[in-house]
Amino acid sequence: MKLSYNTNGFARFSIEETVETLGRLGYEGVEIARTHRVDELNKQDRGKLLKLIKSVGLQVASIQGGNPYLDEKFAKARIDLAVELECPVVSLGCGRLIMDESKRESIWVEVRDAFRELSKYAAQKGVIPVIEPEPPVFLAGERGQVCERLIGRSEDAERMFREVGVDNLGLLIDIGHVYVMEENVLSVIEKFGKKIVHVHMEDIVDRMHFHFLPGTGMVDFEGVVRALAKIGYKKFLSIELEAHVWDPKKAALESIQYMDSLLYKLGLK
Ligand SMILES: [Mn+2]
Repeated sequence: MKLSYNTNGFARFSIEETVETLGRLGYEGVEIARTHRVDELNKQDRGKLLKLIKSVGLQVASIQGGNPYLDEKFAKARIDLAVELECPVVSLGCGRLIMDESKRESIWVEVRDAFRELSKYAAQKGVIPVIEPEPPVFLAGERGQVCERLIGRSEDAERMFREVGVDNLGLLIDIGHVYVMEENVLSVIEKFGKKIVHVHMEDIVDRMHFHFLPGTGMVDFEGVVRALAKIGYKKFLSIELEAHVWDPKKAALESIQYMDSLLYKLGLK
């Protein structure tokens, strides 16, 4: 298993500085979030970026593709970008927010069709699209409202895989999200097995959806890594600490120290 870091934690830094930092810290991958609009660079600058990424010993682990059901053009542009940056995975998210429960099924159909269309597009390009279950969000406002995501729990992902009906759509399992949703992370990993093609790592405290540094909360990282090893997972563990924007270098350093020690302890380093 290889370690990567999500650029959403480096929102205040340029993509170049982020990549150089991650390379220096010993990461093997960089995950490009929407915070870094690399798709807006011209072809020559994208080529230069790929060269820089390789020169510091990184590869692009995954690219976030936005909200395909809202902006298909953006998602396709991110798939094209993945091809150019030699990135194997593009994340298509968790479907729309459910603001009104009576609209859940019509939203489901709309999102399912968008996933199917984009999976076919990605297949032609040799990129693996993934969906990522996400916990509900609290929307502040006059009354305040807790809104579920279309794909929140593992059974939602299972139903989506079944109904989209294509082979290449995979799962991005965000370990913290599984804890927030109170599912058993070890059974979820075992259940999806080879469907898991990308992993987000962060710690969780009191089932609150806030991404803490690995090793500072309730997540059983040793159990998680053992379970991933058991299903033969050899791809990226991508640290995702989007709120640690003020000192992301420290967050990235402490995360890789923790994860490296764990991988070493388990004979995986
Ligand atoms: Mn995530």
